[in-house]
Parts: sequence; structure tokens; C-alpha cells
Amino acid sequence: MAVSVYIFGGFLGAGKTTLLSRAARELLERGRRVAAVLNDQSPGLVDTQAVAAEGLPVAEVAGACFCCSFDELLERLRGLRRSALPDVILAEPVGSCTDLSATVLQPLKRLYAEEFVVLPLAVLVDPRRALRILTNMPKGGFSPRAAYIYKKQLEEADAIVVNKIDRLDRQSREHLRVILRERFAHAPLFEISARTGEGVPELLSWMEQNAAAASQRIPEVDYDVYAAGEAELGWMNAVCRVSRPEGTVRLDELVQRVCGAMAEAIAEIAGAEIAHLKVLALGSGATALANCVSLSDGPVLSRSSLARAASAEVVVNIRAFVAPETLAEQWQRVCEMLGRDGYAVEPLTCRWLRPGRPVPVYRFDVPV
Ligand SMILES: Nc1nc2c(ncn2[C@@H]2O[C@H](COP(=O)(O)OP(=O)(O)OP(=O)(O)O)[C@@H](O)[C@H]2O)c(=O)[nH]1
Ligand SMILES: [Mg+2]
Repeated sequence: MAVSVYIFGGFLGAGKTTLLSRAARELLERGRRVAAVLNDQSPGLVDTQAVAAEGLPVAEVAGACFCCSFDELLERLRGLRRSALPDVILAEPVGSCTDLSATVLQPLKRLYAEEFVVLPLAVLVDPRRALRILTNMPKGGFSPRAAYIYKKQLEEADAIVVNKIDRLDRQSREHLRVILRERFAHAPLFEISARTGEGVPELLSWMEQNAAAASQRIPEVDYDVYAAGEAELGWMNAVCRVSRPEGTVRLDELVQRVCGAMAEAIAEIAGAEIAHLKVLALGSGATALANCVSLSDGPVLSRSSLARAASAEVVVNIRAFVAPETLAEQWQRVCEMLGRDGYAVEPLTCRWLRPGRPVPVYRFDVPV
């Protein structure tokens, strides 16, 4: 039997991983066997660890996006199919990626239909960011080239999913609904909260029942603008081990401290904006996670563990409109600050990069 593939796209910080976890729970309750595949430009992914900690079989395409590593994506999908025997695979592409319809969904549909049923491409949006970008607010923190990627993601969506409605007032919700219906009239609109689960069962049922609607649109994409927009982002993935010579480490406190300090360090850089900063701590079998999706939003403890541990492995992923070398320097300063706070920090890995030009393995320009 072919495995159903749900792809949750959307910009960095829109809530793809949160939806993936919520969808996994919902589908497991419906009696499905579920696996997941995550994606990043570099190894050391917070998302993979967060999803694996929930007990899901998980695979990772790390080092390039799904479209530029299509063969590796296929290998991971097939690997999961063999090892976990899933009915469903949930996939999260890199949040700065677009043109997925032409480069990922079409090849899966045309060449591998016996193995996989591709469901409609659901593109998530964070409502505050969407309002800032789509109304051209000057404080959007996005250059026109980065905003181009954002809009292309919406143009290719089979469904547009406004997430985080639990923190959206009625007026903003209505305002965003009007803008999206006007500008992206082709796609059905869903309003959900991946955090509370509101609207998620309806979205999943619609995706499952509308496989035939998958990847019906292939917008033109100017790869020069796309590449330039992606290259404005600095990427940093770091791992370190943190302990407290004078006692134990409280995981929740640690992730909030690190996330807050790093956000402050980025705020000091002129013209900087955070796309997504994530800090995960693992210790004593528990996981804590803090995120920050924009300088104006501030850090949030999105997974509380209430745990203490003798030591914690801390994984930090930053995507920001800042030079990657500068992110690495600021991270170094945050580690020194942790030392002054009484933590012992052992750096394990730190990689930083600017995404290279996307060169997809396949690109179909007419939908099947
Ligand atoms: N209030 C609220 N917050 C949410 C919701 N969904 C996600 N978030 C928060 O938004 C932040 C980003 O969520 P993620 O699921 O990590 O976003 P993502 O799209 O996977 O981000 P990338 O992997 O960087 O592309 C986290 O702090 C989440 O807790 C929601 O429905 N409501
Ligand atoms: Mg994610």
C-alpha cells in the first residue's frame, strides 16, 4: 500500500513542527501508524530531537533542502517505509524554501506514485508575521527579496493555514482573512492552533480527502531573487553540554536564559531580525524547548519539562537576518555569560552558514 505523505510548509517559525507533533497525535488516535521526516541546511536539528522525544520514528535530511536533496528525501521516505511500516509520513521542509510544488511534490507524484500518495501542500503562516509582510509594514524586518520567498510560498499553496489563532484577536483574524482571500484566492483557507489543536482534525481530514488537489499550481519563480532572499539569512546550529558545578541544572530555566540572552545579543545588531531562534535542552530523559520567532515577540517556553539534571545537552538553532559569523560571535558571548552565571559550558559543535543557491534535482513546470 502506498504511504500518504503530508507536507507542512511555511516560513520559519510559522508552527510547522508544532503542527507535525499535533497531527501525529491526532492520526495515531485515528489508528494510523505515523513517521516523520525533517529537513535543514545543516545537521544538529532541534526539530528532529523534539519530534523523536515524542516517540515518533523520525528521519532527517540535513545539509540541503528537500528540493536540492530529492534523492536523499526519497531514501529517507523509503527507509521509514521499510523500518516503521507507516500508513502516514509527515514531512517538514526548510522554512526558507519555496517552489516545493515543482521540485518535490510533482516528482513524488509522477515518478513514485506506487509508493507514495502526496497530499495537498499545506502552507502555514504566523499571523503577526503575515500581517507585517502582506501589509508592507516597515518593521517587518524582511527585505523585498525575503518577502518574495514568503509570497511565493503562499502562491504555490494548495491550502493556506493561518496558525496560532489562540493568540489572535478577532479583528486581526478578520483582517488577515480578507487579505489572504483577496491576494491568494486560489487556496482554501484554514484557521488553526497547532498548540491547542483547534481546527487541526478538520485540516487533516481535508488533506486526506483531497489528494487529487495536491500540487495543482506551479508559480513562476525567479531563482536569482529566491537565492538572494535566502542568502540574507544567517544560519547557526550549535550543541554544547551544560552543567552546574554547584548543583543541578533546571532545564526550563536554562533554555529560557539561553534563548533570552541570544535574542538580546541579536537585538544589539543594527538592522537585525530573528526568523526563528530555538533552544532545546535534553537531560535526565526530559526535554525543554524555548523559541523566539521575532524580536518583537520575545522568547517563549514552548515545552516545559519541570526537570532538573546533573548536566544537559543544549542544542541551539538560529535563523536570523544577520551575518552567520556575527551569530557565532554572539553565541560565544552568550556562552561566556552562562559561565559568569555559574554554569560550566563545554562546546561540542558549532556550524554557521549562509544558504547557497537552491539547485533542485527536478523541476516540473506543468502540474500533472
Ligand atoms: N500561540 C501559539 N504558538 C504556536 C502555535 N504553533 C506554534 N507556536 C509557537 O511558534 C514557535 C515556532 O513553532 P515551530 O513549530 O517550531 O515553527 P516551525 O515552523 O517548525 O519553525 P522552523 O522549523 O524554524 O521553520 C514556537 O514557539 C511554538 O511554540 C500555536 O498554534 N499557537
Ligand atoms: Mg520546525
